[in-house]
Amino acid sequence: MLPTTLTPPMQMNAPRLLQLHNAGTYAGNNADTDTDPDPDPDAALAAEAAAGLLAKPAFASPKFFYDTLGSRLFEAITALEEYYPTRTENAIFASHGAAIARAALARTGAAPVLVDLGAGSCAKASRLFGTVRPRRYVAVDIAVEFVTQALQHLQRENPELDLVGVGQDFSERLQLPAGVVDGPALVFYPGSSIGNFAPDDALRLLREARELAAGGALLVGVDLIKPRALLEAAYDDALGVTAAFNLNVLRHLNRLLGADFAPRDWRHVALFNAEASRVEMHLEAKSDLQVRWTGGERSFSAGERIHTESSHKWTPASFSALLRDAGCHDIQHWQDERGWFGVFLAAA
Ligand code: AVI
Repeated sequence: MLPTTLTPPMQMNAPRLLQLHNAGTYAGNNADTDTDPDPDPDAALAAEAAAGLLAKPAFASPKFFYDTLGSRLFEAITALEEYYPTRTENAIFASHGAAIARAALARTGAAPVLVDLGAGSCAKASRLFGTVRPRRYVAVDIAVEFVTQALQHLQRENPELDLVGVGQDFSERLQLPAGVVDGPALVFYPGSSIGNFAPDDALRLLREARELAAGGALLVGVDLIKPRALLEAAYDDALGVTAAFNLNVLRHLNRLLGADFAPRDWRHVALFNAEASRVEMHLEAKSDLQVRWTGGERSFSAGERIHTESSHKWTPASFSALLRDAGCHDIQHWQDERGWFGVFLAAA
C-alpha cells in the first residue's frame, strides 16, 4: 500500500499521512515515504479471524469491534451512565491538566513531539496542545480515514503546528517511520486502551513506547480495580449498547469472511474474572448451531462462547510496577476521588 500525502487547499501546512503496515522511512514535509507494503491486509485479517473461530475456545480479536458501526457504538458507550472510564479520565484532566502538563514537560523538556496512540478524533490529545505546546503532533491509528479527517480539521485550527498521521496497527508492534520522532517525545495513550492488552503484551507495548519516547515520557490512562457490580454494569449496560457493540463483531466477521453468523442466535456476556483482574466479553451461542464461511465451518453447542475482549484492571501499585518493568522511572499518577481511574506519567 502506498503512502498518501495530503494537501488540502488554502493551508500553510498540510498534515502528512503515512499509511503503514510496517514502519518505513519518514523523509520530511510532502516527501514520498518508503513503506513495507502488506500484500493483502484484508486476506491477512480474514485468516486471523478464521483461526480465532477454529480455536478452542473460540476467540475474535477486539480489533473486529471497530468497523464504522462499531466505532459509532463505542462513541455511544462512552456517553453511557454505567461506562465511567471516559468521563472519569476527562474529569482528571479537567482538574489536574495543568499539573500533569508541567510534570510531563519536566521529564521531556520544552516542546516535545507528542505521539498519540489510537488517536481517533484526536480530541483528547488536542486538549494538551495549549499546555504541552508540542513541536510536532503524531497521530497513530489503525483507522486511517477517520484520523485523516481529524488531522485536516486540526490543521485548520492550528495552521502552524506540524501534524503527522500514521496509519498503523500497533497491537502487533509499535515502530514509527524513522524521522517522525526526532527528539524527546511524550507518548500519550489515554482511554485505558492499555487494558485491552494481556499483561505480557502491555509490557511489550510499553517497552516499545519507552524506546520511542527516548529521554521523554509516557502518559497513560488506566482503569483501576473496583467492585464487581460496577465493572460488570459498565460492560453490560441497561440500554444494551455494549451488547450491540459486541454482537456487531458477528456482522463484521460475516463481511470479512463471507460467514453466515445470525446475531440473534447469540447473546452478549460480560463478567469480571477477579483472578485474572479483567472484565471479559463473550458471545454465547443460544442453541446448537453451525457457522459457515468461505473455506471453513464450525459447530457451536448451546452455551459455547467466542471470547471477544478482555479489559484488564490495574491497581496504582501493579501498573507502576509494569511501567518500571518496561524501563520507566520517575512515575507519578493522578486519580479521581473514588480511585476509579488513574493517569500515569513516567519518564522514558
Ligand atoms: C477501548 N477500550 C478501552 C474499551 C474498554 O473499556 O475496554 C472497549 C470497550 N469494550 C466494552 N466497552 C468498552
